[in-house]
Amino acid sequence: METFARLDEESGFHLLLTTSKEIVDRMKTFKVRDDDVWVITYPKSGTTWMQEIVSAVCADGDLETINKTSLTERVPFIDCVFPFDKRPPYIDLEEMTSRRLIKTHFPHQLIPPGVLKQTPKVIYVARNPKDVIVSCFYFFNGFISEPKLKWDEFFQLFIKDEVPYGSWFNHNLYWWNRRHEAHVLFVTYEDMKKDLSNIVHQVSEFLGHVLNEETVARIVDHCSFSSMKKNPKVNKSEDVMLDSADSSGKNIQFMRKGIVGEWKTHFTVAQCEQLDKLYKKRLQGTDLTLDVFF
Ligand code: PPS
Repeated sequence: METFARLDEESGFHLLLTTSKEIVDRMKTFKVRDDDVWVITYPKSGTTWMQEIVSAVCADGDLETINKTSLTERVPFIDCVFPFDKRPPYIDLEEMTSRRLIKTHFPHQLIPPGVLKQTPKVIYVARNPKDVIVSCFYFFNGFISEPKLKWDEFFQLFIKDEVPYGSWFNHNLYWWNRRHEAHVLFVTYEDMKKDLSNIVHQVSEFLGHVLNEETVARIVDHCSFSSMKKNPKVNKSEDVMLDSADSSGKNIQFMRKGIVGEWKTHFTVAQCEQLDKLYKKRLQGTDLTLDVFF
């Protein structure tokens, strides 16, 4: 059966097919700079959304300038080489002038070691794993042709950590445990939905860009789901070739639903119980609970 993931034998992680062994190896020596900003997430947790916020904040709200280049160029995704990339993004990043903004989904075990030290800024976005599974289901299915994975098949792969980047629990827990460190900002997708203005304020303070209320309001409007959905520089209509359909048979777009709680229309009662049980087991003894997302 066609797949969207490969097992990296050395690390034991499932990764995207576009993450070669060479990239994984290069991460071990990739030079991290003190003034880098790393947007780190488990897939489908609000990465693109945060990338655009960070980019707008670092440009002090100069939306006209950032709108001239694609988000992928402004905040390269270090993990992969896609067919539309002229060369590996890590090479672009090596040559980029500071301040670099970088996106990664790598779990801490595969991240360039310099990121785990105190110096660069890390913004971690977490999303309720149930909504993550739904979003991943549509997204990853878009990379394979018929027969597509059925919802239950995908759910089981997720539960077994056999999806790109492996365990949601381990990924999130690592940065959750470091969330009080001065160089780490930990936010949730759900808080972004609740009060985006507050998040833009937090990001601007964290990155040392003092913005007035009017600028924050413009960034909030620019980063709303409806604005981003129609913005070709961020909505990936030019990059991502998705070939998937939702329950009504419509093609899936990268900017798909952008809501909280969609899992309720996908999970069976048994799946919900299975995930809750697993959640309790994996996060036992930690203070990360599902309440974080509600
Ligand atoms: S990726 O491919 O892992 O980088 O995807 P990622 O950007 O992390 O997550 C994609 C989901 O985020 C939603 N999204 C947004 N929601 C609300 N507001 C804004 N502005 C926004 N931008 C992106 C996007 O729709 C995906 O979620 P789902 O649930 O699939 O709609």
